[in-house]
Amino acid sequence: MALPKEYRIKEQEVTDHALYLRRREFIVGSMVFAVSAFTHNAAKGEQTKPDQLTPKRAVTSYNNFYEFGTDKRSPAKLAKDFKTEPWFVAVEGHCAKPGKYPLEDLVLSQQIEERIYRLRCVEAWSMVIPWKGFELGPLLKSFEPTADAKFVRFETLYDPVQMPGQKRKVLQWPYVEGLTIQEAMHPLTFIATGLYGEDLPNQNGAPLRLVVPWKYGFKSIKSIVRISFEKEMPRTSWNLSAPHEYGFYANVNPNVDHPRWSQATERRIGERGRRDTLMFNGYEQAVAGLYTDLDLTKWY
Ligand SMILES: Nc1nc2c(c(=O)[nH]1)N[C@H]1C(S)=C(S)[C@@H](COP(=O)(O)O)O[C@H]1N2
Ligand SMILES: [Mo]
Repeated sequence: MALPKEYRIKEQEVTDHALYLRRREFIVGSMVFAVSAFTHNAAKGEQTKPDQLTPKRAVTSYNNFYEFGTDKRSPAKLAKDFKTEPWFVAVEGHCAKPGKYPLEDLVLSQQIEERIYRLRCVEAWSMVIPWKGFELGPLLKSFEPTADAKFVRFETLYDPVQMPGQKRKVLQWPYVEGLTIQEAMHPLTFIATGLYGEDLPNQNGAPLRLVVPWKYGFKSIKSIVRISFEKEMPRTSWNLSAPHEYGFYANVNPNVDHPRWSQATERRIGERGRRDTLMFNGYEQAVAGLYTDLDLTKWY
């Protein structure tokens, strides 16, 4: 599926502008960048507050990565010595080329680029992050999925010695997430290997993590070791832990509240006040077509 032309141009502009600003960062130190306002609220036809890149310090010190503790400050501390070399990704299920692939082989064959994406957590905070990585779709296609591949299931490493959070059963380990094959092949769906022009810090999901910008943050699974093409919708860690709170789709939706809190607004990390949460996290134009036949109140 091709990205709508209009959207692609905007994304390009944002990326160029951010690169320009980052070059300036070398000169002025830690400033907050203004990123061109590509956020557009289609429903109201209004321009919303412009996005700014979230300072790198916040992006790398305020993390959800339960394998390294449930406290947001823990991952930056407890993942310091996490070993990400060597790293292999097992590819399984309905495809012609299953196997255990060294990370280098997977990354080297892909077109590396930088993408600025909003990440909005289900807990109603959000960030704007310059990711480095590649589109997931071409990688998946290289494994030649068959017609039975309706879903893609992702798994994080299970290693309680290195990941002390796994000694407590706060979630079912290993962490599992999933997408429909259409979502996985969508041109916005991204595998990040870095951020702010550098390799991914361990607390952000080194050496490779998913980024699905129109879904709640928990879909963006970190430190992936297994990708599997499945016929049935996979059960995911959050869905298993609280099915009424976390559905399979987890699309950012200001109109469907979490049972314990509103999803209408969010706190942008580093900003004063709150801002309106946008449908599909502001990526509505690009992704709404995936859900035209889906009742989003039922399939949250
Ligand atoms: N393996 C794994 N992946 C995970 C999580 C986790 O606990 N374990 N937390 C998720 C949640 S809830 C969010 S909001 C994002 C946070 O990503 P960040 O720390 O890079 O901002 O990671 C997601 N990926
Ligand atoms: Mo989250």
